[in-house]
Amino acid sequence: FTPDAFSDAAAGPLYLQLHRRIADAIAAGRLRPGDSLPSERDMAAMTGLSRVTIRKGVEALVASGQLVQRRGSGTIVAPRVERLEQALSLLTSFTEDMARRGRRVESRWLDRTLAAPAPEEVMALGLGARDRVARLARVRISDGVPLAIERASLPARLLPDPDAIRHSLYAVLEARGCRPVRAVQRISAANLAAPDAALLEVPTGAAGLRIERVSYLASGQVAEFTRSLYRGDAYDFAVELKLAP
Ligand code: 16G
Repeated sequence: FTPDAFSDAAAGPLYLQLHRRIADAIAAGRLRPGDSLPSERDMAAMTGLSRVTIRKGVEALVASGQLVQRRGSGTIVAPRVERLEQALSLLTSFTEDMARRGRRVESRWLDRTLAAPAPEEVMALGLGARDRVARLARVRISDGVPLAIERASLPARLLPDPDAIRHSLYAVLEARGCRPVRAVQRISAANLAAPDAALLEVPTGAAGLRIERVSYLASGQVAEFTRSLYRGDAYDFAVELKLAP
């Protein structure tokens, strides 16, 4: 990032000049995926541009996906995202999938509570009038890259203490003797709205995959109703097909 003087004449609006310089630095490898940008204040001091101009230039690069803004840690060059191939025929958990690939897993928790169920939870989980629901909402992060937002609802009797879950839901269900053995999953296309896109560190409107999983215990009871949004730039879902009889 070179602190040369910006010209306000022929080269176009100042924020676009800044945009171009940062984009060029990324393209040339002077700024690499994961590198931090100086703070708005420092960039203003380095360039002589106003903070409003800096913000506009940075926002344009966030909108195009070249920069990512992280709460607490400022603006970084968007990390390179490796596409993952995920088999659709096996009932596995996120933690297991990532462990198999030798990847690190973290969660950013958005919700972990017991609540009165919403009508759609009553329907999906087959709950009675007095039943409560355990809700787990989290951003699933692997090797530092947010890959999915998952909102799971379970009958509270399967998970009376959702707050006790630190890492893997399926590991806790397994330990409690109620790991799901079968699931029905639906996948559809979605453009990610602003709050979800921000959580997944992609531009607003980026392509996502909406996945709904209803999983069942061996007894046939519903164990889990999970609504997820996966990043479209990170996943290839693969399934083996057999000849129709
Ligand atoms: C997977 C499942 C999700 C399940 C979660 C448990 C999809 C597409 N996938 O991500 O339903 O709740 O695994 O993961 O919904 P955990 O055991 O790592 O918490």
